[in-house]
Amino acid sequence: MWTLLWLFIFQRESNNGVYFAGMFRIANFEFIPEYRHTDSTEFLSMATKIANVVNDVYRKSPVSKLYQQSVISDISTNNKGGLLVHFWMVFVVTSMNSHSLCEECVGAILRDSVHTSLLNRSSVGFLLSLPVDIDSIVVNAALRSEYTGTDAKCVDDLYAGRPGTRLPLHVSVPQGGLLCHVKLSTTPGYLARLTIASFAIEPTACVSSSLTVYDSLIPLRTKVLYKVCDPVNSASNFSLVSTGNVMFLSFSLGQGSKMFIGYFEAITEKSCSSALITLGQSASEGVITSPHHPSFFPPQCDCTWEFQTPDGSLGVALTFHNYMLTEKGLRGCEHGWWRINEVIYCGDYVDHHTVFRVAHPRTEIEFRCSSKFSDPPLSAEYRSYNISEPCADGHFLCSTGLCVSAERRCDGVDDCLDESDEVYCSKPPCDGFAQQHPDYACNGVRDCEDGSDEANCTQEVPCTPISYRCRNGKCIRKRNAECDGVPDCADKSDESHCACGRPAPVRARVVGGSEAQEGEWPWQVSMHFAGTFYCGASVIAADWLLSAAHCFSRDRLSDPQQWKAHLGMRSQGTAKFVVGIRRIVVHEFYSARNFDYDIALLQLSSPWPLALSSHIQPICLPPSSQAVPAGHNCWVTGWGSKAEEDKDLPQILQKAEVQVISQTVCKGRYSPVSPRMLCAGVMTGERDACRGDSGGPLSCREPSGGHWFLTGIVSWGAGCGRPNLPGVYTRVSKFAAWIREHIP
Ligand code: 4AZ
Repeated sequence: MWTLLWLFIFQRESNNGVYFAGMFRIANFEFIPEYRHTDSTEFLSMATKIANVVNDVYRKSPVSKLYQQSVISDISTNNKGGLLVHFWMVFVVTSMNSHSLCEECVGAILRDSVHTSLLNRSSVGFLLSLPVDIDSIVVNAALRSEYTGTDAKCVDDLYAGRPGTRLPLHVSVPQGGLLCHVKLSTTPGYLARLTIASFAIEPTACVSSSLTVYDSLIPLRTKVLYKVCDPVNSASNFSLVSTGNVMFLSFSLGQGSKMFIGYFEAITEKSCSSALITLGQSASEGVITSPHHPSFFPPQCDCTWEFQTPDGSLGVALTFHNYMLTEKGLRGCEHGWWRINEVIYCGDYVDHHTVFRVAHPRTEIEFRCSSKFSDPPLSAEYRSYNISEPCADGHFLCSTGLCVSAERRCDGVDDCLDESDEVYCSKPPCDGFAQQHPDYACNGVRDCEDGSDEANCTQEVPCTPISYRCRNGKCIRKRNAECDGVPDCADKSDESHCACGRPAPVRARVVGGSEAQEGEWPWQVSMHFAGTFYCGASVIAADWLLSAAHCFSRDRLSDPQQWKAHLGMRSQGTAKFVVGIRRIVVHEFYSARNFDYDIALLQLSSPWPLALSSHIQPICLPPSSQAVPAGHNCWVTGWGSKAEEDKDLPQILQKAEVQVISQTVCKGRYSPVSPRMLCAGVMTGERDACRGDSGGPLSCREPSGGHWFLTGIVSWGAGCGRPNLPGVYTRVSKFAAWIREHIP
């Protein structure tokens, strides 16, 4: 009956219907199992009662003329007790009065109608006759197509009862072009866990196919637990856990065969906190983990742990696998909020482990989930450590908290994983050491007078991150062997993929720059968001661009459909090729707090035509071994501001020559500078990148072969063109493997 009623309502309100989805909790009402069945008399009677209250509220509100109907779609419960009411609201507007229906306004009507008693300090008040928790009210604008039972071609409703049974969930469509809605629920008091074992879709950044998992029974935008846009297989499978006993899955399956395999189960809610942990003196004493480990953890949680060491000389050390804590600044924490003995830290995912030490015998740690969506599982091993000597004898304490052998300090290898063992190092003498030292040997610069540091560079060596890997898997010492015009590898593979970084010959030949010539930087791209110039990017393949993650990471900016790439352009508005974006791949560890991992791949909707190759060319990608010695001259290009205070942007592409600055100097100017960043500029500040240049290239020419390499991506800096504050770029060589993983 309800389905019929819905169809009737929605068909009548076809074009000018405005829809909202919402949720609130009614306190003090007992949930009964019959409410799970929307055709039961118990559900119908309760739903009618609630709908009447909501109708009364809106029919007496300023938007009463537009208000049509509320439909209660589900009644569930959560660990706070009472009833969780899920509802839809329908308004009918004309173009004249549609502006009065903003999301906040519609939600505010409900919130303002709950009369809370000033005496009672709880958040429960009265919505007419119903005791409603004012903090639980959520109202989101919705699309008509989001309605359950309207456009969804396949719907399912699974009930897992109690822990111990896994319900298989298979969605298989031979042709695609389908919307599927699945409601999952468990007995009140348990949580819902969905395991995604495999999901066979094309990766299209959720444009054609996706699975959105909600922490509610209807698709509420602010209750999204996770969005799956990429295929999942046995190597990448994962589980998500709800905060209550329900989940809602919305599958959007584009054209072509699609398949989802997973299962759903009820799990017991376990506290992530623990009683006081008393530490001894052994190496590893245990682990603390995020809630529901090894499942992903939801956007809301709160865990506390307390540690006590045997005496005042011992503190607590936490070893994280791919996570790092840094003191919180002005920005919020995107991947975990931590309070450790009254100091607040934010956590970020990184690609290496770190050790966090608390120099106190008693430590209280509070961890709050603070991400927008569910985050990957976290764990930290804990043990006690000697406060006066955190590292064993003969070891060096890195800023990452790791301890490395003192001999490794200044050996040219980033043993600390944040380069803290490789700064403030003096140049080794040329009597043997420099010949082997990675900062000097075979980096293309003659550092020793006799040239011994650049001798025997095609010698085969065991593979390391700083040796050049030939396609036959053998490694050689010459770091910049790629496309330097000399076949160095036995299989000559270092010269076999060099159709890049070659601008058409130009006749001649940012802050403090000059105008570029036509065709001089054929890899330069102008990225336009919703029709307006926003960032730069570089052509790296027929249908791929590389840019900065920060240009694409916020809500609307992550929607590929809002973007256009302008290729083969010197003067704004005269692009030889304008194309849409099919997919944006932002690095999974990008941090908006410190701009680490500031890199994004953009796939074009269609490749640029080869006929335009005199205007459009890819730039060469540096191999992971690429050495960029300090002092090397490179060029930054873009349509960004010509001065920090400029409001207008230049029409013509600007170019400026800047010097690569040593990591030691760079770290002396800014904090923190990660190994994935590189500074370039001139210390007088005359030439620099600025607002709008972001995402664009720092192009460096390989001196012997003449090919241009994408050594950096414009990322950040303090202002523009300020003396002693160079521009900071993403160090592209660190992402060679990541790029290869994503581009076929
Ligand atoms: C920006 O806002 C920006 N001086 C880019 C580069 C620099 C500063 C700001 C470096 O896009």
